[in-house]
Amino acid sequence: MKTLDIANVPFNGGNRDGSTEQTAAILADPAFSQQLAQQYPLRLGRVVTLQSEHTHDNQAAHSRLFMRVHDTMMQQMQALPHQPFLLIGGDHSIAMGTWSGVLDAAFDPDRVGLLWFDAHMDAHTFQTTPSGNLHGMPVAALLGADDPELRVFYPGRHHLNPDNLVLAGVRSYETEERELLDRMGVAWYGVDQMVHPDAGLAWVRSLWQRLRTQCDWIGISIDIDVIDPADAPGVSTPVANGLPANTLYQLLHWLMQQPECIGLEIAEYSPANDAMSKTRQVLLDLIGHAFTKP
Ligand SMILES: [Mn+2]
Repeated sequence: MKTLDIANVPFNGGNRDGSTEQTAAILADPAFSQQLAQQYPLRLGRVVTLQSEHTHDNQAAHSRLFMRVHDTMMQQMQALPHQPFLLIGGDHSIAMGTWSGVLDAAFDPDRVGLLWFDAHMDAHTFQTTPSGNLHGMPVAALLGADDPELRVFYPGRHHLNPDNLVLAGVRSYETEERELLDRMGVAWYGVDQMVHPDAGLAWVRSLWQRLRTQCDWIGISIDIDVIDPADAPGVSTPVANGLPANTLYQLLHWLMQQPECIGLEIAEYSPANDAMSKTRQVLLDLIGHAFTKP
């Protein structure tokens, strides 16, 4: 039985539609921990909760929270670089804190990689966003996009090397986001090459072979909306034709065994939209597959 510590950032300030702040209550529910232990050789350990003083439209409070997430992750990577971490959101804007913290802890930030599973590109800036929602901007922030307003939220000193970032499962984006990624040379893919688990695994393996030649550390960020809404309806921004949940479990299980893999972020679980707690079980199964050895 393995004991798993979790960092939880129940933040919904990057988003007007979700209920991602409610994830804290799910993780604190003893039933969640019991079910995890019944279904996997895993026990929940310490859950460190990082919360904002304000949930809506408070720029200074949001920046302070991202800085705390950054500092927490930086300390985690410095203290336990070989123990893959688990951070659970919150909406996906928290990724600005998670991965900037990892970057600032790295010996060579230029050799930090990130595999980003998401239905969206999350590559808007304040100049291009139609919604104004911060959870559509973390990729642009991590890449250091030229946007002074967005930079206010970014707590890190270093940015991601665009060659080391791969987006997977993308099927909804605006032209400006695509232009930003293409201009910076970021690789992004849809769902087709990984719908079938065997094909998906072969694809992920070859992708990893490339990344590991140029990265010492590689992280995984999962926006649950990469999964098909039929399997995971409880997200803020569902998009049809997603990845089957079972396929993602298998890919994740393989990815988390790789020696370069430093940790996992799971974002956008939105309990209020979660008919029959289907997505709660998906969250549990993602954790189970990620942190259980073969
Ligand atoms: Mn996202």
